[in-house]
Amino acid sequence: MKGLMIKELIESKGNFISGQEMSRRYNISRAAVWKYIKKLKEEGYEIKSVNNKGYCLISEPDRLETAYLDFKKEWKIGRKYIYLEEVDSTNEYAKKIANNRPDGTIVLAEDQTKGKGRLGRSWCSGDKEGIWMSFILKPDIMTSDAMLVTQIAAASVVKGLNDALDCNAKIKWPNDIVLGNKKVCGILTELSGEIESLNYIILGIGINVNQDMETFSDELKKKATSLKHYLGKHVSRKEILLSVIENLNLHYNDFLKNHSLADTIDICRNYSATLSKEVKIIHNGEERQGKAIDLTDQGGLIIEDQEGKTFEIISGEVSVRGLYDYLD
Ligand code: BT5
Repeated sequence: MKGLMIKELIESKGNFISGQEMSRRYNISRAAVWKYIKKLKEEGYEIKSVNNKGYCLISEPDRLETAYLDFKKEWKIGRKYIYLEEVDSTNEYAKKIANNRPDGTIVLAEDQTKGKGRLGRSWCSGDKEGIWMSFILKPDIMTSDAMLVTQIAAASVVKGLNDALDCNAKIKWPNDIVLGNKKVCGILTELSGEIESLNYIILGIGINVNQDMETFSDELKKKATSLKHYLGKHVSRKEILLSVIENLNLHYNDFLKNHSLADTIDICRNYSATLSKEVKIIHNGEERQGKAIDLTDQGGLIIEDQEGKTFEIISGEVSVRGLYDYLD
């Protein structure tokens, strides 16, 4: 109800909607309409009320609470939208509820107090500064294929950002999206299951949108950037969210229905910040250097070492020459 009311006010922004009309449309009393309006004002919606005219939205806060109203009906990812003001980590929250929620459920939080990266690292994710979200996915695939979802997500984020903003975002294999030589997004794929049977995947995506550089620690300033900082303008989080989820639906469905990763891998190749660059990797506990020469059809990275021998890695830590973690 509150969501529908917000949608209506946003659609008629600058024009009055009468309280009586709303009460009829939503089948609630005028006092109840007034109560909802009061709540919205408390949440930061600037709404003008004039006797005999009704309510008029002047400005809305930057919140993603009602973003789902613009989701397309056919989207499988997004069929359930859980919105939180604050949480420790959307991945942790999603894990707790995953057994009872359908495939395609999104958990999105405005603020994370303990956002996490891979291998216990932390993810800086301040209030309404970015998009912090996790997807509960239950594809009928082998557990060993679950990490392919990271490539689907990377392709979807890079396409989503470039479609919406034409910003030349690229993928640093396997799970970072970069702008220029800095990281703007990280992806964290976790799973629950046994070798033969996958229970669920939690796909976490964090995108830096409107941070100013001062919000990052000195250490992070060297490697992180935000869309706002890179483009020099405030960016609509909702527009990015919709564009990324649209792409995620496209590529995830293609993977499930046609068992095809072809488009995903094409995107990963075309928008790669890693291919044809010198890389350092930690492989079997040892640091090795080489040149990234291609991706396999399953998203593995093929590297040619200094002796000209090629080998493939399917996960791990890769530093790419020219990017934030390999600048010498
Ligand atoms: C990642 O790990 O890049 C995965 C990040 C996933 C974050 C999302 S937000 C929604 C969901 N809920 C969660 O709790 N997590 C997911 P990794 O490759 O390990 O990179 C982590 C490293 O990136 C850190 O050690 C920092 O150096 C750096 N870092 C931390 N916060 C950052 C930020 N906001 N922007 C850019 N880099 C950051």
